[in-house]
Amino acid sequence: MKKIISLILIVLAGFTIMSCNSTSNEFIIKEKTLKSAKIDDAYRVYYEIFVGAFSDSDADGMGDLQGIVNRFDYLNDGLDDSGKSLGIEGIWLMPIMPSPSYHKYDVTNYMEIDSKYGSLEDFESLTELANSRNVNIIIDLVLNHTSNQHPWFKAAKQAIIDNDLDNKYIGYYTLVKADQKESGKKYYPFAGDYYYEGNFSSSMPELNLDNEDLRAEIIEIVSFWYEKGVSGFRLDAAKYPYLYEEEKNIEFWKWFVSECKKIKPDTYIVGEVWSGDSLIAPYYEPFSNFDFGMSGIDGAITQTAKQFDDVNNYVDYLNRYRNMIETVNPNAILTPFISNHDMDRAAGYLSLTDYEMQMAANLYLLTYGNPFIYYGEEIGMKGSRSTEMTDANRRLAMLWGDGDTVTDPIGTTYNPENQTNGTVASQLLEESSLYNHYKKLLMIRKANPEIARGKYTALDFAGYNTFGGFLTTYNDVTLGIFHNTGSTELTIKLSDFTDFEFLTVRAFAGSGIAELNGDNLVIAPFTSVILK
Ligand SMILES: [Ca+2]
Ligand SMILES: [Ca+2]
Repeated sequence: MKKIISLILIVLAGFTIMSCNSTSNEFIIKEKTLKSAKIDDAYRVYYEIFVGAFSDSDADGMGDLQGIVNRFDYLNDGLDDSGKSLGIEGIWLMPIMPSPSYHKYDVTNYMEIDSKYGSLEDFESLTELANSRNVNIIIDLVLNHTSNQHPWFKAAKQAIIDNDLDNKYIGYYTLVKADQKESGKKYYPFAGDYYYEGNFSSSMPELNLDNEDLRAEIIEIVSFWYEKGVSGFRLDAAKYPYLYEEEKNIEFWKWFVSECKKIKPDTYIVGEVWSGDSLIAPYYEPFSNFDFGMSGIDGAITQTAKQFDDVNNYVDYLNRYRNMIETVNPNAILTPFISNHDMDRAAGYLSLTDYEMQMAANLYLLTYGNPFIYYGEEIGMKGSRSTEMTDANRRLAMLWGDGDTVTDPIGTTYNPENQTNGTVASQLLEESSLYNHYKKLLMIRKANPEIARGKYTALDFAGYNTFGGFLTTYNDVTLGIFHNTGSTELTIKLSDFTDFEFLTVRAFAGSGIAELNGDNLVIAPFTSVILK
């Protein structure tokens, strides 16, 4: 008898139970996927955090690691169905190592925490908490260059001044004499008759990654952070180690990844190759890469969400992109995002009231791969470089609205009156808020593992500009993912476009509802639907 009851419970648990609040069109999904179903754990929704602007634990105005610990329930409370947590599954921490700059992309010590952010103990508390909730932490690793304040750089300079030319630190940097300068690269006077390469800035001297002693240091550095509980790394400036020498870059990164995998075989590594799609593609051989072609104001996600482009083109684009990267590496994982710390924030050009922001979220969060949410995107925070051309405006203090003492970074000129989309505190209370939309998308994603992991088949909805989507199949389950990016309700006779027969609506998200009447899908404007 006990066996039969538990069997019934398991069968029930396999179904989605939905409750509908008819006044708000808001569906709440209470989903228990079968525990026995084996889900590939590599597929996760990540959240990018600029630590100094996220949450301040000690009222000095500077965001810190303990602030993230304090806010962890907001990110992931460890309960699948509490409905009180965003539900992210991974965190990318922007640089946490000691650095003289506010952004910390110029490191002075690769095996320490910047004291403004806390201590190594704080970091271990954070990774321990994260790992207990099955949230991966990856950290920014800046290997192309150090700070010009790094002891290695100072030692190299002193060695040249002292004519100690056998000093090992000289070999750590890309030093040249005047007649060895290469065109297209930037150099600055060093010591003696040497110049150092610094393509980003004079304060960021470039490392010589051919150097064996330096490579040994790199192995020590990654071992150190794995030991502190990280799951992997976000590789800054991944096309810069050997500027303009793509093959040498990829060789270097293959070496790097192989060393990382010796320590942590299931490590997750994602690279920043800010280039066109075809230039990014070869970098999928060593690791996954941010898909810059989808991001930014001109990117495929925004263009589609604003209806400047046909949603069928977006579907095509994703399809081609995935084929392209999987040709390079069958294990490649797509990494879509709307914006990051180097870009104007999306809510500045995507309207919430016109559902552009919500549709953009649907387009990239209801698709294959590992999407990255930039902190504050989920509440429609704004921030742009504007005429002052300051990146600090893109990295403003998180708008908690509950008295968090975190302040904007140095150099900020952004007018706070432009922040018209509310705070975390206000959006938690508002059922139709962007925050609740994001939370719902992540719940849908978690409840339907086929979205992140499936094999996709692009469908061609010829004759429609604002309707399109995919079939996705994973572990023998097939779902349909469809988007109506337009401002009118549509009725789509699905059997005209696919032989697959859908039986139920699993979930929808957007301005309204979606219903299945036989093989007719009725879908509200600015709404996406998951069918089974
Ligand atoms: Ca602080
Ligand atoms: Ca370089």
